[in-house]
Amino acid sequence: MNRPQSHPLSDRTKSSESRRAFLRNGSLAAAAVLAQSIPGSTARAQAAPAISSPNPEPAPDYRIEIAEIEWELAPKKKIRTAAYNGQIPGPVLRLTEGKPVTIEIANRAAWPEIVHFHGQWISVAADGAAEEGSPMIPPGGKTRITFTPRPSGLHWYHTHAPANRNRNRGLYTGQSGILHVDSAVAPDRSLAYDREQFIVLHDWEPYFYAGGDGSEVVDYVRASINGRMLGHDAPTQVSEGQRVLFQILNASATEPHWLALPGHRFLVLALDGAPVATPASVELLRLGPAERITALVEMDNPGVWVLGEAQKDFLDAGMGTAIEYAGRTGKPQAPRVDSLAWDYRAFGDRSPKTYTPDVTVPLVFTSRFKGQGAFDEWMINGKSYPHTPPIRLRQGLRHRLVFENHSTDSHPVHMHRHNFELVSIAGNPVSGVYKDVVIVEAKTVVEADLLATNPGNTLFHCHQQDHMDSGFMNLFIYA
Ligand SMILES: [Cu+2]
Repeated sequence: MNRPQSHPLSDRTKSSESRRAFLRNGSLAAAAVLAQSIPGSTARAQAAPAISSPNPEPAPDYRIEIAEIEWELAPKKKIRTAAYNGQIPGPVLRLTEGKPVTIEIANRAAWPEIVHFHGQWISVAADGAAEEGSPMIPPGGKTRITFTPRPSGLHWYHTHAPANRNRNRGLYTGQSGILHVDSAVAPDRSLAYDREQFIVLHDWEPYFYAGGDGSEVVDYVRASINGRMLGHDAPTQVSEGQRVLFQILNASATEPHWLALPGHRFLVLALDGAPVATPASVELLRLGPAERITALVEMDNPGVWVLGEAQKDFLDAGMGTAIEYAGRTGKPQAPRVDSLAWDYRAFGDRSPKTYTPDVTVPLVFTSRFKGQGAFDEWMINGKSYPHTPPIRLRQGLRHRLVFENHSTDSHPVHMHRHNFELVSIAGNPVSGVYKDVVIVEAKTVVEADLLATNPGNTLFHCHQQDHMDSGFMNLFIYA
């Protein structure tokens, strides 16, 4: 009985504007009432009671319950996995920049859990990474997290518990959801759109097998968009002339994904929630694990289409969703893409700015074969976490992070509690692109500048679950 009455993330129409106005006016109860009238809204997450109780502790703004559920990816394709509030993806947390929020988290799973608020510049206590010192939530335990959301844009929340060789833990599960922070100031007019659609990618039923060199790698049987395999969710209904803002998250534990919508182009406005210097139009989107893209699509090609993985094996595994123009019927046309290409620099300043760093921090990525049927061991500067000495940052200074990938894999590396500005990719300069995850391709160097303005322990790691579980982490510390 996990199938909701409506698509969990669809149909954020113009009414979301008025909902934001409610939230700005500080009337959460009113917003919750309104939310219940919006199909597929965050009503479930906003179940905080409006009535007063003798308990002096005020009701939280959101409640998240972690529990194992049975989930129907498609009829006859049920899986058992851990999820938030009984749904996949978890409820949308719609916050306002600068307005404090309290989130109650209950762990009904049989193992310790922790929830990370990815992309938020918040305290270590709220961030949700045990490696930094945030507390784990024991089985049956409950905790309250309060933070002031910043920056605005498309972010997410997800488990930060290790998986190791357990395919029912960590990001292999359904423990992920959208965290969207609305800007406290009036939105940019140029971003006007008719509707907003969240898209969450995930891979399911992981299995481990020996790759070409004998070391263990991860692959999957199935894949989904917004928790459903292609053909098993309600199509997104659009009409000619509409502008749809797609807010896309790759919540896969390990896989980068390529997305296309045949006959349409994506105007990329923001990466990892941060507006880009140059919005650029592309046919194909690439998202590494944990990356987000905000892109506008003009609905100017009537038909029935599949927004889905450009790589056939992932599309066949279920990673797609139908986009249906009013009055059009028929079999949805799937993406057909000849070559995969992505360049972060397309969204940067037309003539890149140059900066002089105060400190340079080299980070060299290497791996070591650990034998047939074992994951490789991963190292940063020759050491594997937890044997990596912490790296000291100095508050207020511009640190140039030099990601030197000596391995033959690409890595989506992530910095907690901060973002960084890309300054070079394989020797080519760039500026104006701010990220908290960047794919460092095999045998290349990416440089990025981090301003140390949020003191406290800060975790850096590869976002690929099997890599972070195998030593690809390092702690940055500054007071
Ligand atoms: Cu990696």
